[in-house]
Amino acid sequence: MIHFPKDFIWGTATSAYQIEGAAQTDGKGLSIWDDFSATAGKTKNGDTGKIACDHYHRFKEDIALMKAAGIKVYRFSISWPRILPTGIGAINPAGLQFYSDLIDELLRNDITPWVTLYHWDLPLALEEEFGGWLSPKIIYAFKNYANICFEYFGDRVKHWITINEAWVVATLGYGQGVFAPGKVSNDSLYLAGHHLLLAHAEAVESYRNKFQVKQQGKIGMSNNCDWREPKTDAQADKDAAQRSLEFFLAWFADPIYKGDYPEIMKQNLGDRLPKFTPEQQGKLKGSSDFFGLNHYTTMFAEASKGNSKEQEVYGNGGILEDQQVHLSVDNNWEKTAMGWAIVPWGCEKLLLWIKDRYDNPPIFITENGCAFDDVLQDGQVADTNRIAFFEGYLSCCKQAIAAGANLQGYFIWSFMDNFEWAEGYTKRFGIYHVDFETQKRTPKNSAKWYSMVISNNGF
Ligand code: PNW
Repeated sequence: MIHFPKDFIWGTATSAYQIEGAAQTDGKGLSIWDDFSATAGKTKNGDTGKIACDHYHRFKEDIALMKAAGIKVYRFSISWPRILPTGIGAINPAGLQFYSDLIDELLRNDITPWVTLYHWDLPLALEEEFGGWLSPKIIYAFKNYANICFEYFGDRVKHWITINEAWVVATLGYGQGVFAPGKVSNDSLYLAGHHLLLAHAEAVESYRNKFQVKQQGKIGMSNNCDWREPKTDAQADKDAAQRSLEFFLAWFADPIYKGDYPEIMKQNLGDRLPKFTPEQQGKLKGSSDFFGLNHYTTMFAEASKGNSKEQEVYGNGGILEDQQVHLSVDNNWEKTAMGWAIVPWGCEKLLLWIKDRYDNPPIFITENGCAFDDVLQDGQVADTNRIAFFEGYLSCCKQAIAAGANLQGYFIWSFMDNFEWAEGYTKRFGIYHVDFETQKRTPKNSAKWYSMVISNNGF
């Protein structure tokens, strides 16, 4: 039996655009994802989040399911354009009411809310007005929105995540253009990343100065990172793996823990990487009470041979060229339906890398999970592969804890099947199965397994 430390946090997670639906209900403004998903060719089957899991209307039922499964901590996100339809200016009272009711319903069921302020659904008006994350104007718009959330919900919400996966927003949204707002550029991603960091820092400063003493909550950021394993023992490959991790996670975590971008990024990018002023560095450094980590997979890294193939192979807007890294996977590794390799030991190595680089911060894995082609048969989803995935990753988490990592919690992505961004409804990450025609929810076997994990604090 693998036991976790006393008080270990066991949660599940979702995000607003992926589950809520009600895209234009009760005064909600449009987001860049409403626009992007409605554009031909951007998502599988032209799927959109218009209805999604209809959680906006079914949240009470969903919370009852969580309660029945023994889930005690739930991470969700607030849709910025539901609160502020045009991003700034007038508040939509129905939006405030929805999240207030959701939070109250969770607390009534003894479920602790962890709230993400930005999980990618930027108000479309801000993208159209000034280019979204490419303009410094976004920093104050985000701060204003964050303040509204602290003010209205902070009496009941004690865990805040400012931004979910700045890497994805910058790289996939403004670099490769495969996610909203679909912009393609080899340079813009670094500018978007810069503003994401500054927006985070301003929101945190505001929370600390105006709310934290009274509300007694914690605030941090969630960043995603894969593990990068050197392809061989050669020093050049070890260096390549390290570079790749610095371009991935340290891009965002170094400013927060050390006050500036990693040296290697400054060196390789020159003027393409924006600079922080000393004042900005001061606000960034120490701006997270905990280290939020979203982790899904591992790849091999080796020194790139200098050809321009990377861009074709990985289509990532040139950033692998910036890193001078070539990535690959082991064909023997099992893969999820996303094609992501299942490599539990990569999770352990990443946790220890974070411990060493950032002076052992409290870490919460705010997402880990997998998509499989689940089938509902005779009222059952026998997702033994998902249970095996969790057992593998959690065993390695436990080993990382034994080796000194300060891992304090783990959130399964996701509570239920939902709108998987560019993959639409073709990928199922949930521990609850959702029939998107009837909206019927069915617990998968992994949900039953997770109930036992929660009640035993291990498995
Ligand atoms: C995360 N990548 O997205 C998000 O936080 C979730 O909303 C999403 O549903 C989940 O992981 C599964 O995809 C990612 O390309 C999307 O490396 C893409 C990447 C990583 C995370």
